[in-house]
Amino acid sequence: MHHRILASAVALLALAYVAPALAQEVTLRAVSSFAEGTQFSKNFERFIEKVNKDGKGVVQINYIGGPRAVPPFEVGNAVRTKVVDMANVTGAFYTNLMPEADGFKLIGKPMSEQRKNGTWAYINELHNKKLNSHYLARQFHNVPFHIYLNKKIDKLDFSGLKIRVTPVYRDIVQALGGTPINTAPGEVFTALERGVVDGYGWPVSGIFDLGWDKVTKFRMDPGFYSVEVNVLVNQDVWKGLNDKQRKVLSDAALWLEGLDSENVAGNKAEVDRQTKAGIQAISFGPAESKKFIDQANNVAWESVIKRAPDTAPKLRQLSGN
Ligand code: 173
Repeated sequence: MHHRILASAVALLALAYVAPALAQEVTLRAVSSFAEGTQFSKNFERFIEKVNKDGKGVVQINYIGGPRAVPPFEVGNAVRTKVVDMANVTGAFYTNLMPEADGFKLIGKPMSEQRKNGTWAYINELHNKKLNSHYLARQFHNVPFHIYLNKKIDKLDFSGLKIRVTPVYRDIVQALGGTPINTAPGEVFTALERGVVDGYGWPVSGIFDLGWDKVTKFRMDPGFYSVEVNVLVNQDVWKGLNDKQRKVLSDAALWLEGLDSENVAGNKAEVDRQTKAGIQAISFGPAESKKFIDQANNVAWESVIKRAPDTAPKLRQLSGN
């Protein structure tokens, strides 16, 4: 009897000691706007693993998954409205809520620099205001986009070509006379297979993930712009975390941004793999390449400044180009 009382007292004491610590562990629900395990989800998934290891008893992430959970173009709104707590998503997928997000692709400085020169702070402010979210991290600044084609062209002219786009490529495709067709990544394979499109925009990496190499003949060089895939946290959720929880996430975010150093070798490996898969490079020499890059930058800035005249000029100034 005495033993039992003692045992209960010990158990109660133990509970009183442990309960506050337990109560402090928070679990965040996260989604990715890209398919699970593919190029632009992979590092986010590594980030989740790290948080779940470093954040034991403090903060954990429950990964719901990719576009089957939330359609890509709705992910930004899902973070804004707290349908999810955290997301891995490109600004190109939420330009409806934040038109200037289309300008992030024009900012290609390393994140270490963007965090020092005020770029991160300004883009965070935009996310606070327009997406009710905290801008935790940006990935892939050193990965360019390309236009992939199934019809050979012999000059910088997309006349008569239908090209799958997102806001990233829309303006340059139009400027070169092509017809842009907006689709989520999940629809690209079928569109190519059925000949609904003659080509598509996509980064230099990732075309093997969903089998697009089997329905792709050419890659147009050079690459242009700078991929941006952001980790966002709903702002109410962010504010509700304590310092320790925010530190686990912020430290892991810097680690995640550091993974960009792997992309230099990764980009090259993808080009080699494309060549081996029989995808031919199309290019028009240095002068035309420069003309293309300049035109791509000009039409994009013009477009984003027109859509977001109050904020895009500041982004342009911060971009240095
Ligand atoms: O092509 C796309 O779907 C797109 O806009 C994008 C953006 C960042 C990474 C990968 C694709």
